[in-house]
Amino acid sequence: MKEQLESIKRQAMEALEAAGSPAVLEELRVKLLGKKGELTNVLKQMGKLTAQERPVMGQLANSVRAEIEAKLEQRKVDLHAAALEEKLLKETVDVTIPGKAVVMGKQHPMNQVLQQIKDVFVGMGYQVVDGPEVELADYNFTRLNIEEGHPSRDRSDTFYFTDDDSLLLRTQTSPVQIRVMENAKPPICIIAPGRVYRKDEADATHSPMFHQIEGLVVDEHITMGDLKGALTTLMKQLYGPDAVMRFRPHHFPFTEPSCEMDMQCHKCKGTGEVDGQVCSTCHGEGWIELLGAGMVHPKVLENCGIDPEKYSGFAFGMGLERMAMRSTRINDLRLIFDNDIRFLNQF
Ligand code: 2NL
Repeated sequence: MKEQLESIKRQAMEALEAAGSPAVLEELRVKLLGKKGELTNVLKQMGKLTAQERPVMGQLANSVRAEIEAKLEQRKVDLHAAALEEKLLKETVDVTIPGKAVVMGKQHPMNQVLQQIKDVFVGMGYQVVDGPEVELADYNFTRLNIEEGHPSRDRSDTFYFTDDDSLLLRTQTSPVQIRVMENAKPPICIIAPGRVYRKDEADATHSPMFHQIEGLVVDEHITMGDLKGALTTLMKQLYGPDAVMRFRPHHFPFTEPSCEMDMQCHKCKGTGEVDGQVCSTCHGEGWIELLGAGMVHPKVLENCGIDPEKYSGFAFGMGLERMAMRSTRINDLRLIFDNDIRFLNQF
């Protein structure tokens, strides 16, 4: 029995020394010291010993158990320390490695000008409204005094959904304002930015989808002077206090009288020439066309349930792409829609 105990001890020490993980240690503990373990098996045979041998073997067995327990504990501490050492080594942080640069996004030039224009109008007390892109021809044309047979209603210019030409993709954002006039009482003071659609082949200056901002003010005693004041304020805020504007007579079915607004070319100061050459900014015109506007036609007010004897209003419309191209000096509309990040990051 003495040899048995010593052999258990020797093998236990070797096995514990070789154990490489806490799981193996636990396995060994059960195998050596557990209820069905090797040491317990030997102790079960104590009954066969003589009365003199029994205490001696008992003492030996206890010391073997104590030594195995001590070795187990020591290996546990060793393994834990080794694991910690390895973890620390693996998780070393090199604080001298340069960080990854954070790439900051920016607004698309179209959104930059939209935001600028909105800021000016919101500053003057206008509300920003929107509405459906799929519209009734009634809102898009008829109520705007654009009669049946008018060229802009042609199937070759407008995207229709139905054979009776009653449902379409809006060609301007005016229908948004028609809906407001129909549902609200003056004073009305709104801008309506959004996507509009026309059957155009895409080229440097045309796209079947583009963006517009229209504006509408309706109240008692609104005059052409209010129109000029509001639009001059907008342009001076966008292009600086020295910007020079002019208004020319024009025609739209939905306004009377109608006008177009130009800004004097900042490059040639209206002369059309730079160093004896035709000015490249205004192509020799001396003026840059900005937008169309006018006093809301009495028939349009009436079509929306507003009494033209009591109320008057002004309205205007401008193309956002044109505004963005002017302020970024982009010369091809398609560059605005391509969305090449390398291109857009310049603005
Ligand atoms: C342009 C300029 C314009 C309007 C749009 C408008 C809207 C209502 C009533 C009356 Cl609800 N007018 N909008 C007025 C004048 C010009 O757009 O160049 N359009 C092709």
